[in-house]
Amino acid sequence: MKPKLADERALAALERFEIELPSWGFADTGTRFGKYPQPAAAHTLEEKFADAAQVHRFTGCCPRLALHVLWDLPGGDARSARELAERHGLRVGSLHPNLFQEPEYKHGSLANELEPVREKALAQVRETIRLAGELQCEEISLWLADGSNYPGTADIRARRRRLETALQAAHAALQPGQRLLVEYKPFEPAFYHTDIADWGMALLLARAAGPRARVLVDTGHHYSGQNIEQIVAWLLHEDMLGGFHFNDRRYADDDLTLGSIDPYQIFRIFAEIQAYEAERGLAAGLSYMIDQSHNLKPKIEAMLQTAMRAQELWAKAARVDYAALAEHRAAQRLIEAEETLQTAFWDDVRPLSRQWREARGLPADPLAAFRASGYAELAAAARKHHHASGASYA
Ligand SMILES: [Mn+2]
Repeated sequence: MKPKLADERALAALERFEIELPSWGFADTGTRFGKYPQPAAAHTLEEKFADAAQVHRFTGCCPRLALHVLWDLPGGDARSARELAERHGLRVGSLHPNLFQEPEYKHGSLANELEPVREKALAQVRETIRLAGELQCEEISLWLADGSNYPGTADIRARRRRLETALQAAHAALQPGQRLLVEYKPFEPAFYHTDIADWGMALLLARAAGPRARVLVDTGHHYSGQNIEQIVAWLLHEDMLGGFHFNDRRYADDDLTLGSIDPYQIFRIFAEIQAYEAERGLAAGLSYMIDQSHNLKPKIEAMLQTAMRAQELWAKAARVDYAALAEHRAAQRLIEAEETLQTAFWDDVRPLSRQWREARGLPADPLAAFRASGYAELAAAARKHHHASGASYA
């Protein structure tokens, strides 16, 4: 493809790319070994919206904020979230019921052996669906901590049956226009078996749940060396891919910023999606979401960095000449095919992203502009009382 044509495609790709921010990415979090508070961390829903609005203001590609019902909508009140979203020029993105924090869920939620616990979990999912309706969110995203730690202690097939029944009930409660996203993870907090351990299990459950259930791929939830773009390609083929939780990892679910360890992997995922879209001539209808909470980096800067990296890798994938790639593949020209893919990866798209931002009245360098704004210092000063009072983020 001629470079100019590739650039035009990249600019058009940037125009349609949006990535959702997680409310929990702005709050104080930690590892299981400890929590590391930051002076500018958000403690209230209002502060989370304000911080997310900064990321959108400087990058122009993060108009939605995902919420956790237990942490962000206590008491089932959607009104304040709706008002805050409006005030900050954002929309509420996907909603997550929290089915892993309460003591009852020690042995799982929807797959639990005890009926009252399953009922409680399902009621929480239904409540999430109701809140999503009030907030006009289209997506209910499910991640379950269900599983077991010791062989012999769980009836894996019975748990699978219970999960299927629960997901069908959840699907039946969906309101018009809503989708149910089913996330998988092969380990943690359960270490022997997880009830939804991989994409195949999530696919079977989503299919059984109903026509508006899809699989959610969290890039941190795979074993090392797994070919995630192949999973993406298969789920696209099955029309069962709903979206992503992006992050990066060295070992597992590490919450590292997207592309920090392996930018080529995110590029390969984006390339599978864009090849599919180019072939069909329409968008795949996927939700791109960030699932990261940062302990070491300043939180807003880490999100800015993530959004910028996502835009760059998305733009790079748009510069691949998919028609040429198809010809090289058909003729089994391996070197040419690989060069076609890798050239697009190695070409620097940062000048192009700057050009796109300036054309939209955004700062060419979001990180520098954010730092110059003094927002983080002001937030730290204004949020001092949280630390003084020892208030917790959750
Ligand atoms: Mn996730």
